Amino acid sequence: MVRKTVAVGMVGCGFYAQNHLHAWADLRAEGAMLTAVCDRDPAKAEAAGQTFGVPHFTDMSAMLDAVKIDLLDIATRMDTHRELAAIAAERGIAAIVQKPFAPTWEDCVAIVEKARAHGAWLAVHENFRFASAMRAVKKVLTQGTIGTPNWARLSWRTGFDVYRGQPYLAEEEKLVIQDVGIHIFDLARYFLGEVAHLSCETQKRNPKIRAEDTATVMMRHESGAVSVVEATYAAKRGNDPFPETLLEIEGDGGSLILTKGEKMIVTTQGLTFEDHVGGPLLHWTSRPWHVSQEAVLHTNRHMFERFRDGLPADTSGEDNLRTYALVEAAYEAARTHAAVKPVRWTPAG
Ligand code: NAD
Ligand code: 89V
Repeated sequence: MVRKTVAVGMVGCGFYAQNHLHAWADLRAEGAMLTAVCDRDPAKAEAAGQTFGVPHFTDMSAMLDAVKIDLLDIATRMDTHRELAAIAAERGIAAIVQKPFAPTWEDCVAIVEKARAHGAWLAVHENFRFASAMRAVKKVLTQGTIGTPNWARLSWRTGFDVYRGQPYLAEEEKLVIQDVGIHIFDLARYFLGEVAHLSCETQKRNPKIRAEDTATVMMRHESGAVSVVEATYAAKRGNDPFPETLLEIEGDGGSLILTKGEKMIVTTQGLTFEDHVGGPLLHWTSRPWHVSQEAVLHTNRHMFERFRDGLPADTSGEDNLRTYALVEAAYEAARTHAAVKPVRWTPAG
């Protein structure tokens, strides 16, 4: 069936969903029609409905009974994802689920298998790889400009007060690996391929929070490449790069460095080129979150186009199980202080 437009329903109108809502509004001209919103908090539902000019609800099932929706964008917190994704699958409605996919591996697998059982399209909103700078890096790697990548450092280090916009992070049982490490693991797979095994050390350097706020991970990729993934919310740095991921990638033909301010420095055949590869500020984005916000626009566009064209998303539910398996492996490695092979999900039957 050739679709021209897609009716989008937004579930969860909290802190980060504001970026999703603005992105869908920007994509209307391309055929992504934000059609209804819902949040169990009536005030948030009403605010979003009025701001974006669509009907608002406090219950997803009530919204689906009242309005024809083709694609649900679920931006609630992970503890609600399994229940909401199951409702969507049982109704045969396509769904995008925000990261982290769910609290446990078992929940993630259950969401994927439910969607498969109902033939429902499913993807995870994993937006770091869709940021302009990361797509520019991928292009350089795909062109072979630095040869075959064989070593990398992917660094996400900040002292920015993430707890102001996301106070729940201070109480989470698992923190930096499950909340931001998951993004950096997805980037490491995107740039260097699947992971054979990893080791990990975690720390809690901020006494005011419940779980680990610092993780240092070393990974061996199936390609033979080695990468170091670092993530912390407890850095005390000037010139803080929040929310940017800084990269150093070396290949057998050169190197690529992505510094603060999204400056890419590529060295190949003895020559070095510098280029700013970040995206523009948009009418609804603001520093320092603009890097993350702009990535939402590109992620939503990717989801809309792939669903419209009957194709899986790059970060489909099944693909994200590969990223989530690295989260599980990292916690296991931190617990055992030994290298761990990530589990692999294979479809039943
Ligand atoms: P939040 O608590 O501010 O918003 C969640 C909203 O969902 C709340 O308004 C709540 O009332 C609503 N809600 C909860 N259960 C519901 C239900 N059953 N039906 C309808 N509404 C329901 O949380 P947040 O900070 O916006 O985070 C939401 C998700 O986005 C989290 O999974 C978080 O990890 C993720 N996130 C991703 C990024 C990124 O992609 N870079 C950045 C920040 C947060
Ligand atoms: O981007 C995110 O997923 C957020 C952040 C890392 C900023 O805290 O949760």
